[in-house]
Amino acid sequence: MKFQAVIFDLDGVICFTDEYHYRAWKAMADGMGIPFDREINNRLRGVSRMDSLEIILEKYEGPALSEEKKAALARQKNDLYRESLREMSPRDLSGEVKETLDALRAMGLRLAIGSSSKNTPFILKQIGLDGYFDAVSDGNCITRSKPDPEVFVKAAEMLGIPCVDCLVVEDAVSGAEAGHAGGMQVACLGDAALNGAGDWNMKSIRELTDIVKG
Ligand code: B16
Ligand code: MG
Repeated sequence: MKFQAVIFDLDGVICFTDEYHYRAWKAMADGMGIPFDREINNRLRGVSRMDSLEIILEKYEGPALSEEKKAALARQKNDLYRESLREMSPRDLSGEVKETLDALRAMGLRLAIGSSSKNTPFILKQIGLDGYFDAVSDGNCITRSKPDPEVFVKAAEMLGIPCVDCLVVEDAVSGAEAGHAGGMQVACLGDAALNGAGDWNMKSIRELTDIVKG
């Protein structure tokens, strides 16, 4: 086997909460009169909540915002986002994702999550993957968000497997950069694959079972 472990990004790879992020940020931005569209949204993939807010505020033209006001705006977005998450259930885990995870595990690979999201434990519970992964490294245990490699390096440490033997799976260009900065190879989906950011740029997550064989 070419790898000992696979570290999965969450939003945009295991489940499709990226649309919920977009809608919640859009509502916040509209309320402030800030232009926000899907092109700007693509820059938020894999980026932490507060760093995402700063990207959105690049288009803000009103009076200076205090740190308290910024925290309130991020809270407003997160409350809206969590309302969408509450509607999620195991039905939001696609057959191809679950079958691929199970197939990789049956091949003897260790499986981990490497996500910037502080909502990771809640999302995993909602989609029925609570306790499924061998390690969960998320926004609650890092100080620097992607493209910094911290979240993936922590996941590898939790697994006790050298970074070089871990494959990262990402949908964000910032996440692919984070994997590479951590000395890992990266298989991309979605936006990151369209941008050619991975060592492999996949159309379907099912391709992983061949990639890990080398
Ligand atoms: P939260 P990932 C990232 O998750 C999202 O892609 C990004 O849009 C979001 O801002 C970030 O998590 C923080 O999420 O507000 O829930 O802490 O793609 O790294 O799984
Ligand atoms: Mg993602």
